[in-house]
Amino acid sequence: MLAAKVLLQLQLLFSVALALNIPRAADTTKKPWVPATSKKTYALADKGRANLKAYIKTHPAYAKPGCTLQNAAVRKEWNSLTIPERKDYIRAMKCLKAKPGITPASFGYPGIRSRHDDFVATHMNQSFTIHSTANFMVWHRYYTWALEKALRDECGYKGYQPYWNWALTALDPLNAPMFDGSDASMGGNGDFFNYTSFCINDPVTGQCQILVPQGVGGGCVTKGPFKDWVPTLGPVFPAVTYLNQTNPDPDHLGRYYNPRCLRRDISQFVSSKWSKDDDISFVITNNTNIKDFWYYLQGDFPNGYMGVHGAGHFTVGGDPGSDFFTSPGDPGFFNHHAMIDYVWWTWQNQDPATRTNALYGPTVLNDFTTPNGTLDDIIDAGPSVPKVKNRDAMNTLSGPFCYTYA
Ligand SMILES: *[C@@H]1O[C@H](CO)[C@@H](O)[C@H](O)[C@H]1NC(C)=O
Ligand SMILES: *[C@@H]1O[C@H](CO)[C@@H](O)[C@H](O)[C@H]1NC(C)=O
Ligand SMILES: *[C@@H]1O[C@H](CO)[C@@H](O)[C@H](O)[C@H]1NC(C)=O
Ligand SMILES: *[C@@H]1O[C@H](CO)[C@@H](O)[C@H](O)[C@H]1NC(C)=O
Ligand SMILES: *[C@@H]1O[C@H](CO)[C@@H](O)[C@H](O)[C@H]1NC(C)=O
Ligand SMILES: [Cu+2]
Repeated sequence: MLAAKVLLQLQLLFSVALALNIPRAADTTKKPWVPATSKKTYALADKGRANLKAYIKTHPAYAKPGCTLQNAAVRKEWNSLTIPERKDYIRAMKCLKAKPGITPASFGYPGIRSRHDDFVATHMNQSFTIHSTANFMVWHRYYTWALEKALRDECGYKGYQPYWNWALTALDPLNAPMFDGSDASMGGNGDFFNYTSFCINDPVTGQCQILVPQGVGGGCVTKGPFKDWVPTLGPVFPAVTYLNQTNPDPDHLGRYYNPRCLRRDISQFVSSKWSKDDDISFVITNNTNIKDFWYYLQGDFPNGYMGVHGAGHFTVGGDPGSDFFTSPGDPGFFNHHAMIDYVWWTWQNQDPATRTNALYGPTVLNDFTTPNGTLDDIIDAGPSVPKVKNRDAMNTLSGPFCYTYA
């Protein structure tokens, strides 16, 4: 009782001290961004890399012929790219958005206006069979790789898909180089638009599971390289229903042309609560079987646990970023999913022999009455992408791939 009272008084004193501390330098000058720690997550990745090296020594067939740890492509963290490398990635992303789409009209998505939209429509169409399903990690791995390949082959991008290490941005996402709205960022926050809060709803029951308070954004992104980015597909299932945005598609599948601004509300509330170094390393170390890993990586909304996957999406928020169907319409989507892939890769590498081909889950979103996913299930990642089986895409040094992470 007494301890609690003392603590409360200390907290009051502390907030008074903060209040007296104005005007602060931050009011007029931008504070330099300080990345939060990623020590545990990086240590696990290092350990995984060492395991992988040792495993390949005794099992050389693990990597496909011609692919070695020495010549594999290396995906880097956003902050580890040079400024020209970041700008080349941004340029290539805009190039994909400027090129016409190739999805056949018969697919039924008349709102497609670009090569980038081909990817958005593919994700929209399969939303119920690629989330909370056995293929969640492997489908998004192959899909992200296909986008990376399109950036390189069709838009002359020289690098590889950069990942967004959420740990680094967890405490101060707004000032992070990735979202600070500078020329070499993935675009800034949205302008302020007060919607009070939003609920993350269960896609099946529609019930509110996690309440996320209003941040300092919510409106259109008006700063940075993506200020003129125009999402055209959707919305279908945005967390931010305050927008009153509806797609003219009578089937409510968001398939028709609906040009609008890119909206974001970058949420420090979400990032600091669910995507810190401890949250990420916990997912990797505390879940030694695929069932638990699968479950904790994606999150368990009914129990109020967002998980790092949801956290990345809801740190960006807005429209289409927070939309279960159309989230790839936000250009930051692939940086986020490269990080999901990095976490899975790190988890696999803790024990390559047993974890590389481990699969758990049903074939339809959280519906355990549907058949379990298998290594023979087909991955369809879009119109320009060869179909492969799950088993072909489990190992980043085999099948269509030859890459690792730095
Ligand atoms: C996916 O596309 C197919 C073929 O165009 C269509 O029949 C189906 O309704 C679409 N599903 C969703 C959820 O958009
Ligand atoms: C947003 O609006 C709500 C409800 O009117 C209000 O309580 C809240 O203080 C506002 N938030 C901001 C950041 O202005
Ligand atoms: C959405 O509709 C509500 C109720 O009609 C209105 O109060 C709100 O301002 C609208 N929001 C936008 C972004 O237009
Ligand atoms: C970590 O895993 C152990 C063993 O499976 C479990 O008992 C424990 O509850 C987990 N910790 C958390 C915080 O979920
Ligand atoms: C899926 O696999 C689990 C074991 O992981 C099993 O308990 C369950 O019955 C299987 N579901 C179906 C529909 O076959
Ligand atoms: Cu997805």
